[in-house]
Amino acid sequence: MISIVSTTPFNDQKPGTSGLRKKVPVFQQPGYVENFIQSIFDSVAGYRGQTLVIGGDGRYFNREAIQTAIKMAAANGFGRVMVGRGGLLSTPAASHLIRKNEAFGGLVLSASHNPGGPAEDFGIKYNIGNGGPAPEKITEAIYLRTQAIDRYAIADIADIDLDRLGTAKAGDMTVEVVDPVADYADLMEALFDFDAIRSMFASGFKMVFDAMHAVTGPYAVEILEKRLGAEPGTARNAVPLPDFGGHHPDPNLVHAHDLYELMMSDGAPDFGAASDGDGDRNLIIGKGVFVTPSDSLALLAANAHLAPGYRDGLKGIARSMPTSGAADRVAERLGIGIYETPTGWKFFGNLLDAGLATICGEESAGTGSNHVREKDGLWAVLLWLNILAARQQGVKDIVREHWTTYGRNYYSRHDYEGVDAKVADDLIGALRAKLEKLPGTTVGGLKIAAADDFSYTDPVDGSISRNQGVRVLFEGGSRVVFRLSGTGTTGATIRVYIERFEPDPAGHGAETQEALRDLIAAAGEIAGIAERTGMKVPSVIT
Ligand code: VG1
Ligand code: CO
Repeated sequence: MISIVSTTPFNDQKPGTSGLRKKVPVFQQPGYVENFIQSIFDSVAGYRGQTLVIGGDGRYFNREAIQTAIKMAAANGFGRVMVGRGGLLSTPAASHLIRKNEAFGGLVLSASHNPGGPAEDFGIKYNIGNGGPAPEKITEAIYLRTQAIDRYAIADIADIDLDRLGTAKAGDMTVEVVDPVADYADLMEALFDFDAIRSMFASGFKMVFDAMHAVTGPYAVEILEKRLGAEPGTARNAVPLPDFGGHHPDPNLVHAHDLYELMMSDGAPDFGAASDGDGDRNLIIGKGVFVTPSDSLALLAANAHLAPGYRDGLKGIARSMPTSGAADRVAERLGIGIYETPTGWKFFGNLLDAGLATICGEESAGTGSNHVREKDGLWAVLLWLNILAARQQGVKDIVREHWTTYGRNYYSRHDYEGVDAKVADDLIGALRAKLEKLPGTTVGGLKIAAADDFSYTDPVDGSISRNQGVRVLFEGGSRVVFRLSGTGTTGATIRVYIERFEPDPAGHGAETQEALRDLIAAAGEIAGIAERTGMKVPSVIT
């Protein structure tokens, strides 16, 4: 039995950087999930009889939303749903499952690094058949549809038992509850030299992986402990919890502070890593050294050929615009293409599909490759382990050598959170208005060479994305970038990205905030951050 239910639009269902993210009570409004999912189905065509992959990061409301999604997929004519046991699928594992099973697409239920719980965040993202986040033309169509929707279809059937592996029927549709880990772990085993990593662990190498009570726990236990022989307990906080234990599952120096402290202590293990709510981000810390995500991207690209899956080299590297230029120097040396995209993984899909880029990354702790169409936290950890095993050196030595070869890009992001939306919009608006006048002027002793609002033309399909972040470039190659977050659920977050390139190894030993001091001051002055927001210091520095 299928019900066609009348509904009226919600006016706030505009997908952001990575899907629709709202507080749980917003999603719990009658019809809210249904409207959004129906709008997705109404915006794509050709799924009749096809497969839909569904899974989430296990946060509060995950199971309820999945049951609704299954019933709606059945009513709308999908042939099969594949769902991870317990409703779990990390974002990269969902991407892999879509690709491997030639699914029509997938629903990834996650608000990623945002906190979870009854009063916290939830999210829904649609991925297309290549396994990647829907591109802008689809997310825009979905948003348009949410504004006009007047009915949705749902099957009147019992809930599916998500905890039992196997096949069930939901009306005419088949539902397969699958092991969320196995296929993904096999993929990792195909890409990396597990024998070499296993020998490294066997000879006493120690690491800690903090799953932050989020989705990567079961993946890390299976891959690191079971398949690679790391000692039991290597994966910490490894049981996914609906509220992530009350923490933000955001693998940065603020929210993974315990790991950072451990890695800076005398008794530090050789390697520390963490991932976020949905498993697509990574934090990499060596003994006594934090590796910035931008540096990590450059290092992984420079050393990827040491892993079997990348033995033949890279076709190109892509990075989001705010990500530091460290990867550009690697691409230059390798003689391969470098692509600069707007923020958000959806912009990498075309480059990967077209074979223009092999490795992609963002300054927000996301790195990945053409093995899936999402960023992939454990993939980055495993590539690091493969490189450590192959080079037989510590993280610190590898990072220092890299800087000596390529120069060091000092880099930091300052976030101003919980800013009134109008104040934030006005700040960016005022910046845009004065862009033309900035070049040639001097701020805090720094001369501005160029300023613009980043616009991207996709080299594959020619689509244009404008207003992707204000860039102020200084003479000598330093820069600051300003943009508003598109993943938050309360107020606005202003992100300020600060970068300075230092070619001289004698200058590589500075503390990052110190090395960026004049640029940080200039950024504050150019944007009038303190005057406009009343905030003298950022909420989070990464
Ligand atoms: C942030 C990051 C961006 C990332 C996005 C989704 O977006 O800056 O690089 O792709 O989160 O990551 P924004 O618009 O808030 O700056 V995840 O791991 O939250 O899906
Ligand atoms: Co994430």
